Amino acid sequence: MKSAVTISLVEEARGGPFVLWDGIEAGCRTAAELGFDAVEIFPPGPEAVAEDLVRPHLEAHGLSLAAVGTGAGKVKHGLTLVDADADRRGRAVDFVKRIIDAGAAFGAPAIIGSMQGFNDHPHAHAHLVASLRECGAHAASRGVKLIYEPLNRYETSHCTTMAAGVELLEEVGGGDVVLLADLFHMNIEESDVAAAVRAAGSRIGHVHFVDSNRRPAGSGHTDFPPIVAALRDVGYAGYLSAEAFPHPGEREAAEATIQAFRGLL
Ligand code: LER
Ligand code: MN
Repeated sequence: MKSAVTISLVEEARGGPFVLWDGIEAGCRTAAELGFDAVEIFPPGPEAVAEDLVRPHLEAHGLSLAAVGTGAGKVKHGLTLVDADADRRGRAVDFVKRIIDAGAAFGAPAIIGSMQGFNDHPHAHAHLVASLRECGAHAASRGVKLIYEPLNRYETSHCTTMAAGVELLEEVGGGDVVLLADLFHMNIEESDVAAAVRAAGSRIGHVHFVDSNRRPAGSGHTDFPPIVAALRDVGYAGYLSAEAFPHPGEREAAEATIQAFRGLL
């Protein structure tokens, strides 16, 4: 498994669970100094992860791009993949596709988290399935997976568990979409996090590595060794990406994360 740390470029998301907030250049410098393998970027839009803005910093520091978030589509523009209005839904799908394209230039998948919205009208579920199918096929055409993230009950009413996520992916079909195991959401929703990892198995394509209180791994009461053992046993070889509050500060949170990573792996 490989280590990654999140960089948020979205001012409107201040106070959110991202570790580094000071731009791509400073974020890459900190990530490399601490020994991370990669960064995960939460951009305001596809333009912010254009190759010429990102590649020089990744290369200068020997980092990979682990994944790119799409949540700014909702945070900045109020869009979701299940909007009842076809025009707005189309804009959401287009936003995601353009982030898929930007990430794919680095071999990095895009993440559907808050862009899934809520299952709050009669066609929302069908729209989510159709949107994931369309965006998943688009990702496949660019040589990357699309990552779908079950969230806790306060952030979505679609899928809140890995088991529900597996069921959704079966309905979507095709194998282009994989699951994100966010250990914060799972701490709230799963009865046994390690067992949920084992059951989801090879469907897991990304991990948000964070403690029970959404602070860096090691700052809460999550029991990490059985979870890491489960990830190992299902053959997971992707990123443990720190998506956590920058507590007590950005660098300290990144440092705590890499120490926890090294202690566990
Ligand atoms: C939101 O709570 C989250 O976990 C993010 O990864 C989704 O965009
Ligand atoms: Mn997450």
